[in-house]
Amino acid sequence: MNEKPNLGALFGAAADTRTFLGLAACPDLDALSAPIALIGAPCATPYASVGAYCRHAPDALRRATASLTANIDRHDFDNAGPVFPVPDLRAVDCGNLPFDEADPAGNRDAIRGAVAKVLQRGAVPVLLGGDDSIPIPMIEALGAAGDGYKYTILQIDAHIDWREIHMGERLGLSSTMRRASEMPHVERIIQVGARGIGSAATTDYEDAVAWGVRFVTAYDLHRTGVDAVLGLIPEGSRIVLCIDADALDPALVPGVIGRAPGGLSYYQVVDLIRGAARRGSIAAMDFVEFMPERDVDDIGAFTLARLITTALGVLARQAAERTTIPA
Ligand SMILES: [Mn+2]
Repeated sequence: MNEKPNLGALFGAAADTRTFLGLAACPDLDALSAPIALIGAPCATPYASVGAYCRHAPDALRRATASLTANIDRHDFDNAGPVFPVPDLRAVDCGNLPFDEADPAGNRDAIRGAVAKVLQRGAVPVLLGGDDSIPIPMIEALGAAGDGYKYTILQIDAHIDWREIHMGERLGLSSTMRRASEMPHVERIIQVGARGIGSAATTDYEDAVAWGVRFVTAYDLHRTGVDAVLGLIPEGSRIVLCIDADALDPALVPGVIGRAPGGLSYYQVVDLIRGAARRGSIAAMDFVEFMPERDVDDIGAFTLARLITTALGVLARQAAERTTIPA
Protein backbone atom coordinates (compact mmCIF):
# COMPACT_ATOMS: atom_id res chain seq x y z
CA MET A 1 0.00 0.00 0.00
CA ASN A 2 1.64 3.23 -1.11
CA GLU A 3 -0.92 5.79 0.09
CA LYS A 4 -1.62 6.46 3.75
CA PRO A 5 -5.23 5.72 4.62
CA ASN A 6 -6.75 8.79 6.25
CA LEU A 7 -9.37 9.24 8.91
CA GLY A 8 -11.71 11.00 6.51
CA ALA A 9 -11.84 7.93 4.29
CA LEU A 10 -12.54 5.79 7.35
CA PHE A 11 -15.41 8.11 8.36
CA GLY A 12 -16.83 8.39 4.86
CA ALA A 13 -16.03 12.10 4.48
CA ALA A 14 -16.04 13.64 1.03
CA ALA A 15 -12.93 15.48 -0.05
CA ASP A 16 -14.96 18.69 -0.36
CA THR A 17 -13.56 21.23 2.08
CA ARG A 18 -15.06 24.39 0.67
CA THR A 19 -16.66 25.10 4.05
CA PHE A 20 -15.50 24.61 7.62
CA LEU A 21 -16.72 21.20 8.91
CA GLY A 22 -18.81 20.92 5.74
CA LEU A 23 -21.26 23.50 7.15
CA ALA A 24 -23.78 25.13 4.85
CA ALA A 25 -22.32 27.95 2.80
CA CYS A 26 -23.84 31.42 3.12
CA PRO A 27 -22.12 33.64 0.58
CA ASP A 28 -24.80 36.35 0.88
CA LEU A 29 -24.79 37.92 4.34
CA ASP A 30 -28.11 39.63 3.62
CA ALA A 31 -29.64 36.13 3.54
CA LEU A 32 -28.04 35.05 6.83
CA SER A 33 -30.46 33.27 9.14
CA ALA A 34 -28.05 31.17 11.21
CA PRO A 35 -27.04 32.24 14.73
CA ILE A 36 -23.29 31.94 14.03
CA ALA A 37 -21.43 33.20 10.95
CA LEU A 38 -17.90 32.07 10.15
CA ILE A 39 -16.13 34.59 7.96
CA GLY A 40 -12.65 34.25 6.50
CA ALA A 41 -10.75 37.54 6.68
CA PRO A 42 -7.39 36.92 5.04
CA CYS A 43 -6.06 40.46 5.43
CA ALA A 44 -6.74 43.80 7.10
CA THR A 45 -3.77 46.12 7.73
CA PRO A 46 -0.53 44.29 6.94
CA TYR A 47 2.91 45.70 7.68
CA ALA A 48 4.84 46.27 4.47
CA SER A 49 7.77 44.22 5.76
CA VAL A 50 5.80 40.96 6.00
CA GLY A 51 2.63 41.52 3.96
CA ALA A 52 -0.51 39.44 4.38
CA TYR A 53 1.38 36.47 5.78
CA CYS A 54 -1.72 34.77 7.22
CA ARG A 55 -3.80 35.04 4.07
CA HIS A 56 -3.96 31.29 3.57
CA ALA A 57 -5.13 30.50 7.09
CA PRO A 58 -8.92 30.40 6.57
CA ASP A 59 -8.69 27.84 3.78
CA ALA A 60 -6.05 25.80 5.64
CA LEU A 61 -8.35 25.66 8.67
CA ARG A 62 -11.24 24.50 6.48
CA ARG A 63 -9.04 21.77 5.00
CA ALA A 64 -8.05 20.67 8.51
CA THR A 65 -11.69 19.75 9.18
CA ALA A 66 -11.90 17.46 6.14
CA SER A 67 -11.94 14.21 8.10
CA LEU A 68 -14.88 15.36 10.23
CA THR A 69 -17.30 16.61 7.58
CA ALA A 70 -19.29 13.37 7.53
CA ASN A 71 -19.33 13.15 11.33
CA ILE A 72 -20.56 16.52 12.43
CA ASP A 73 -23.63 14.98 14.09
CA ARG A 74 -21.72 12.36 16.07
CA HIS A 75 -21.04 12.66 19.78
CA ASP A 76 -18.35 15.26 20.42
CA PHE A 77 -16.79 14.65 23.83
CA ASP A 78 -15.38 18.18 23.87
CA ASN A 79 -18.94 19.52 23.60
CA ALA A 80 -20.68 16.77 25.62
CA GLY A 81 -22.98 16.09 22.68
CA PRO A 82 -23.08 16.94 19.01
CA VAL A 83 -21.23 20.17 18.11
CA PHE A 84 -24.60 21.61 17.06
CA PRO A 85 -27.24 20.06 19.35
CA VAL A 86 -30.15 21.90 17.68
CA PRO A 87 -30.29 21.31 13.91
CA ASP A 88 -31.72 24.78 13.21
CA LEU A 89 -28.98 26.48 15.19
CA ARG A 90 -25.90 25.57 13.22
CA ALA A 91 -23.15 27.89 12.14
CA VAL A 92 -22.77 28.71 8.47
CA ASP A 93 -19.58 29.45 6.56
CA CYS A 94 -19.75 32.77 4.71
CA GLY A 95 -16.53 32.22 2.77
CA ASN A 96 -13.64 34.67 2.57
CA LEU A 97 -13.85 38.44 2.30
CA PRO A 98 -12.12 39.92 -0.71
CA PHE A 99 -8.93 41.84 0.08
CA ASP A 100 -6.20 43.89 -1.52
CA GLU A 101 -2.84 43.97 0.24
CA ALA A 102 -2.35 47.50 -1.11
CA ASP A 103 -5.72 48.78 0.19
CA PRO A 104 -5.85 48.30 3.96
CA ALA A 105 -8.62 50.90 4.33
CA GLY A 106 -10.72 48.91 1.86
CA ASN A 107 -9.97 45.68 3.74
CA ARG A 108 -11.05 47.26 7.02
CA ASP A 109 -14.25 48.54 5.40
CA ALA A 110 -15.02 45.04 4.13
CA ILE A 111 -14.55 43.56 7.61
CA ARG A 112 -16.59 46.30 9.33
CA GLY A 113 -19.35 45.91 6.74
CA ALA A 114 -19.49 42.14 7.06
CA VAL A 115 -19.52 42.19 10.86
CA ALA A 116 -22.21 44.90 10.86
CA LYS A 117 -24.43 42.73 8.67
CA VAL A 118 -23.95 39.69 10.88
CA LEU A 119 -24.86 41.74 13.96
CA GLN A 120 -27.93 43.16 12.21
CA ARG A 121 -29.07 39.61 11.56
CA GLY A 122 -28.72 38.85 15.27
CA ALA A 123 -25.85 36.42 14.75
CA VAL A 124 -22.42 36.07 16.32
CA PRO A 125 -19.53 36.73 13.92
CA VAL A 126 -16.54 34.36 14.12
CA LEU A 127 -13.66 35.73 12.08
CA LEU A 128 -10.89 33.51 10.80
CA GLY A 129 -7.86 35.73 10.14
CA GLY A 130 -5.64 36.90 8.80
CA ASP A 131 -3.18 38.58 11.10
CA ASP A 132 -4.02 40.26 14.38
CA SER A 133 -4.99 43.55 12.72
CA ILE A 134 -8.34 41.93 11.82
CA PRO A 135 -10.02 42.49 15.23
CA ILE A 136 -9.70 46.29 15.02
CA PRO A 137 -12.44 46.77 12.39
CA MET A 138 -14.43 43.89 13.95
CA ILE A 139 -14.52 45.63 17.33
CA GLU A 140 -15.27 48.97 15.67
CA ALA A 141 -18.33 47.41 14.03
CA LEU A 142 -19.68 46.38 17.46
CA GLY A 143 -19.57 50.04 18.54
CA ALA A 144 -21.07 51.29 15.29
CA ALA A 145 -24.14 49.10 15.81
CA GLY A 146 -25.54 52.01 17.85
CA ASP A 147 -27.17 49.86 20.54
CA GLY A 148 -25.17 51.43 23.34
CA TYR A 149 -23.80 48.12 24.60
CA LYS A 150 -20.46 48.03 26.39
CA TYR A 151 -18.03 45.18 25.87
CA THR A 152 -15.44 43.19 27.75
CA ILE A 153 -12.58 42.00 25.59
CA LEU A 154 -10.92 38.74 26.56
CA GLN A 155 -7.70 38.62 24.55
CA ILE A 156 -5.79 35.32 24.57
CA ASP A 157 -2.39 35.97 23.03
CA ALA A 158 1.33 35.56 23.69
CA HIS A 159 1.70 39.28 22.96
CA ILE A 160 -0.12 42.29 24.38
CA ASP A 161 -0.43 44.33 21.12
CA TRP A 162 -0.23 47.75 22.80
CA ARG A 163 2.16 49.65 20.51
CA GLU A 164 1.04 53.18 19.64
CA ILE A 165 2.59 52.83 16.19
CA HIS A 166 4.80 50.23 14.52
CA MET A 167 6.61 50.66 11.20
CA GLY A 168 4.58 53.80 10.58
CA GLU A 169 1.27 51.94 10.98
CA ARG A 170 -1.19 52.58 13.84
CA LEU A 171 -3.72 49.91 12.82
CA GLY A 172 -1.40 46.93 12.52
CA LEU A 173 -1.25 43.72 14.52
CA SER A 174 1.04 45.17 17.22
CA SER A 175 -1.47 47.89 18.17
CA THR A 176 -4.77 45.98 18.34
CA MET A 177 -5.47 46.20 22.07
CA ARG A 178 -4.35 49.84 22.31
CA ARG A 179 -6.75 50.77 19.51
CA ALA A 180 -9.51 48.77 21.22
CA SER A 181 -8.82 50.64 24.48
CA GLU A 182 -9.57 53.91 22.67
CA MET A 183 -13.07 52.80 21.64
CA PRO A 184 -15.82 54.12 23.95
CA HIS A 185 -17.82 50.89 23.83
CA VAL A 186 -14.89 48.87 25.21
CA GLU A 187 -15.22 49.05 28.99
CA ARG A 188 -12.86 46.30 30.04
CA ILE A 189 -9.89 44.39 28.61
CA ILE A 190 -8.52 41.18 30.09
CA GLN A 191 -5.35 39.86 28.47
CA VAL A 192 -4.24 36.29 29.01
CA GLY A 193 -1.16 34.38 27.90
CA ALA A 194 1.53 37.05 27.59
CA ARG A 195 5.06 35.71 27.75
CA GLY A 196 8.52 36.16 26.32
CA ILE A 197 9.52 39.16 24.24
CA GLY A 198 7.02 40.77 21.88
CA SER A 199 6.89 44.15 20.20
CA ALA A 200 5.79 45.93 23.37
CA ALA A 201 8.11 48.14 25.36
CA THR A 202 7.79 48.22 29.14
CA THR A 203 6.10 51.63 28.75
CA ASP A 204 3.44 50.01 26.52
CA TYR A 205 2.73 47.48 29.25
CA GLU A 206 2.58 50.28 31.81
CA ASP A 207 0.15 52.23 29.61
CA ALA A 208 -2.09 49.17 29.45
CA VAL A 209 -2.02 48.71 33.22
CA ALA A 210 -2.76 52.43 33.71
CA TRP A 211 -5.75 52.10 31.35
CA GLY A 212 -7.07 49.29 33.49
CA VAL A 213 -6.14 46.14 31.61
CA ARG A 214 -6.03 43.09 33.82
CA PHE A 215 -3.19 40.85 32.75
CA VAL A 216 -2.90 37.16 33.51
CA THR A 217 0.43 36.12 32.04
CA ALA A 218 1.00 32.64 30.70
CA TYR A 219 3.11 31.92 33.78
CA ASP A 220 0.34 33.12 36.10
CA LEU A 221 -2.22 31.06 34.22
CA HIS A 222 -0.14 27.90 34.56
CA ARG A 223 0.24 28.62 38.29
CA THR A 224 -3.29 29.67 39.16
CA GLY A 225 -5.55 28.12 36.50
CA VAL A 226 -8.26 29.69 34.37
CA ASP A 227 -10.64 30.51 37.25
CA ALA A 228 -8.46 33.50 38.15
CA VAL A 229 -9.18 34.88 34.67
CA LEU A 230 -12.89 34.10 34.67
CA GLY A 231 -13.32 35.87 37.99
CA LEU A 232 -12.28 39.10 36.26
CA ILE A 233 -15.30 38.94 33.93
CA PRO A 234 -18.37 40.51 35.56
CA GLU A 235 -21.54 38.44 35.34
CA GLY A 236 -23.70 39.39 32.37
CA SER A 237 -20.85 40.90 30.33
CA ARG A 238 -20.97 41.11 26.57
CA ILE A 239 -17.70 39.49 25.63
CA VAL A 240 -15.45 39.79 22.60
CA LEU A 241 -13.04 36.87 22.42
CA CYS A 242 -9.81 37.68 20.56
CA ILE A 243 -7.74 34.55 20.16
CA ASP A 244 -4.26 34.69 18.69
CA ALA A 245 -2.97 31.26 17.64
CA ASP A 246 0.38 32.00 19.27
CA ALA A 247 -1.32 31.96 22.69
CA LEU A 248 -1.25 28.19 22.39
CA ASP A 249 2.05 26.49 22.97
CA PRO A 250 4.12 26.25 19.77
CA ALA A 251 4.31 22.47 20.27
CA LEU A 252 0.55 22.47 19.62
CA VAL A 253 0.40 25.24 17.00
CA PRO A 254 3.80 25.63 15.35
CA GLY A 255 2.23 27.56 12.47
CA VAL A 256 2.72 31.07 13.83
CA ILE A 257 5.23 33.81 13.13
CA GLY A 258 5.92 34.48 16.83
CA ARG A 259 6.50 31.14 18.53
CA ALA A 260 6.92 31.51 22.28
CA PRO A 261 7.54 28.62 24.69
CA GLY A 262 5.37 28.24 27.76
CA GLY A 263 2.09 28.63 25.93
CA LEU A 264 -1.40 27.58 26.82
CA SER A 265 -2.76 24.08 26.38
CA TYR A 266 -5.77 23.24 24.25
CA TYR A 267 -7.94 22.63 27.32
CA GLN A 268 -6.85 25.83 29.03
CA VAL A 269 -8.14 27.81 26.04
CA VAL A 270 -11.28 25.64 25.90
CA ASP A 271 -11.92 26.36 29.58
CA LEU A 272 -11.44 30.08 28.96
CA ILE A 273 -13.98 30.06 26.11
CA ARG A 274 -16.50 27.91 28.00
CA GLY A 275 -15.99 29.87 31.18
CA ALA A 276 -16.47 33.19 29.40
CA ALA A 277 -19.77 31.94 27.97
CA ARG A 278 -20.87 31.04 31.49
CA ARG A 279 -20.02 34.52 32.83
CA GLY A 280 -21.76 36.42 30.07
CA SER A 281 -22.59 36.21 26.40
CA ILE A 282 -20.08 36.00 23.59
CA ALA A 283 -20.82 38.74 21.06
CA ALA A 284 -17.98 38.18 18.60
CA MET A 285 -14.91 36.05 18.25
CA ASP A 286 -11.75 35.97 16.14
CA PHE A 287 -8.98 33.46 15.56
CA VAL A 288 -5.93 35.13 14.07
CA GLU A 289 -2.23 34.74 13.32
CA PHE A 290 -2.27 31.18 12.03
CA MET A 291 0.32 30.82 9.30
CA PRO A 292 0.04 27.50 7.43
CA GLU A 293 3.45 27.95 5.79
CA ARG A 294 5.09 27.79 9.25
CA ASP A 295 3.07 24.79 10.39
CA VAL A 296 4.49 21.30 10.90
CA ASP A 297 2.58 18.52 9.13
CA ASP A 298 -0.72 20.41 9.69
CA ILE A 299 -0.56 19.83 13.46
CA GLY A 300 -1.31 23.48 14.20
CA ALA A 301 -4.11 23.64 11.64
CA PHE A 302 -5.69 20.58 13.19
CA THR A 303 -5.38 21.88 16.76
CA LEU A 304 -6.73 25.32 15.90
CA ALA A 305 -9.56 23.90 13.80
CA ARG A 306 -10.46 21.66 16.74
CA LEU A 307 -10.48 24.69 19.06
CA ILE A 308 -12.73 26.57 16.64
CA THR A 309 -15.04 23.56 16.48
CA THR A 310 -15.30 23.52 20.27
CA ALA A 311 -15.96 27.27 20.27
CA LEU A 312 -18.74 26.81 17.70
CA GLY A 313 -20.31 24.25 20.01
CA VAL A 314 -20.19 26.76 22.87
CA LEU A 315 -21.84 29.41 20.66
CA ALA A 316 -24.47 26.93 19.47
CA ARG A 317 -25.40 26.22 23.10
CA GLN A 318 -25.51 29.95 23.82
CA ALA A 319 -27.88 30.39 20.85
CA ALA A 320 -30.05 27.49 22.06
CA GLU A 321 -30.38 29.06 25.51
CA ARG A 322 -31.44 32.36 23.98
CA THR A 323 -34.15 30.78 21.91
CA THR A 324 -35.62 28.69 24.73
CA ILE A 325 -35.63 31.35 27.47
CA PRO A 326 -38.50 33.80 26.91
CA ALA A 327 -37.35 37.40 26.61
MN1 LIG B 1 -1.56 39.21 18.71
